[in-house]
Amino acid sequence: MKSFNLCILLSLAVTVYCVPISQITVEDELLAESYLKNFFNLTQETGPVARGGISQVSEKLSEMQRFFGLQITGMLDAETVEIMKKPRCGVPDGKIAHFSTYGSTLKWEKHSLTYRIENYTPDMSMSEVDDSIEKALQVWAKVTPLRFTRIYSGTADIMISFGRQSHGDGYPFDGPDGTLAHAFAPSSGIGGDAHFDEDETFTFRSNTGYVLFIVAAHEFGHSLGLAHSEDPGALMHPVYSFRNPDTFVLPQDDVNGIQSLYGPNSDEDSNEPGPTHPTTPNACDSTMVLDAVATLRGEMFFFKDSFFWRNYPQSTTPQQSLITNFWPSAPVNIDAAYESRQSDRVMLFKGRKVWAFSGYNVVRGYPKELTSVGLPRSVEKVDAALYDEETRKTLFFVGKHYYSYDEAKGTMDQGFPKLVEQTFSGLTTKVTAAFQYRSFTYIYSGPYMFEYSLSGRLYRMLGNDYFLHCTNF
Ligand SMILES: [Ca+2]
Ligand SMILES: [Ca+2]
Ligand SMILES: [Ca+2]
Ligand SMILES: [Zn+2]
Ligand SMILES: [Zn+2]
Repeated sequence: MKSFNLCILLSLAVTVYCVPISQITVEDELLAESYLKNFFNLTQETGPVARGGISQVSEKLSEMQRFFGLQITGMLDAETVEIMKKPRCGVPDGKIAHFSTYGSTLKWEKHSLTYRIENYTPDMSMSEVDDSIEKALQVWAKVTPLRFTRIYSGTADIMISFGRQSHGDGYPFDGPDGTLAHAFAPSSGIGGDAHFDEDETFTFRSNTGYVLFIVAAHEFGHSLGLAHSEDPGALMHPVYSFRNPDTFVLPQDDVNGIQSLYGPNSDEDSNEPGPTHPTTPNACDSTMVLDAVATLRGEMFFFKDSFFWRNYPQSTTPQQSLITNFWPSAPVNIDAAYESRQSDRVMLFKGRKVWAFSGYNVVRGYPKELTSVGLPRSVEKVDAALYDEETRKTLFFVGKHYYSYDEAKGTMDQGFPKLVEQTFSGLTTKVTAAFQYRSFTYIYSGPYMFEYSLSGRLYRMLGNDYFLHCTNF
């Protein structure tokens, strides 16, 4: 019932995160067939693909599952269908690799390229389209010797247009959602050109609709010779993620990819340190310190930098995504998180502020000060937070101490703060994250995780990979 409610709630949002724990439908099978044909070069004519056997379908499903870091079953399951339903780029996914290219021959032999915007979408003002396209090209120019010049007539290297369904190149678009855009690898003629599906609603920076800057920056990666990356944090990952265009910095994986073709930007002042290109946290890194962990309607969420891993109840492979892809207005690099059962919200903490989210949306009036959850003004940040099911209290860990908050009453309990060690035996180092799951309390200190009974008895010390299964072999 819980997951059913979640689906109703989430289906109000435009994106497709909702996976009812249910059987695979005939529609899902048809979707899978066309997905594998479009993106994984499935050629075999098929009947229902769900229980593949040893067929090309099963092989292609395995290939797709490997690319997206899913459990490799070769069968169509709910998690696989969920990925297939996400909005994405129309270019096929190739090799399973971090950044990849079309090969050293499919690149521009000149560094000075022209582009032309052939037509406009009515979704945005013309100056917003111009600005989004210009900024999207600059993403690549900043880290390479490539330079882009706009022309207004004739044929440019990169011809940019909006079109719907059949638009003249033999690769028709598919109506709203699904495929958002596609682009062609470097060569003459149609090579380098980028097409955007006019059946989408493109936006300048809003999180409803698709941010044109982000979609265009991805497509121009193809225009310059990059293929898709399996890194879920890479711009060249095939699935669309909302990112704030004002704070976007090209991820390191994409920098490595484009520089493998064209080398670095020689104009860059080497004395001036450039922006740090974000890398995607790796579940196999045993030294990683998680920022926060929380449950949300039976799932586990593990936060690190701009990302979280989400562990579905029946899954063995947590899925990694950008925090902003789920909660567009959420902070990143958070301090703490917990699920408020009282209000059915997830609470995220950063510095002196707390954010409350209901479904995808920030609750009106948030972010608020830490004092709104009963903490004294002297507290500058919360290191970790958890909801204790037994006592129905929320525990806030601050330095060596913890507080107990009664959400129902809206007051901090008497006799707090207490020393952490006083309740959680053996915990003398700093608490970095905490949560409760299936009647155990898990408290992280750096890369280690301590497993306690609800009454605070220490059972085991575990590594941060206990729930976060490392899948790179
Ligand atoms: Ca061209
Ligand atoms: Ca579409
Ligand atoms: Ca923390
Ligand atoms: Zn793409
Ligand atoms: Zn096209």
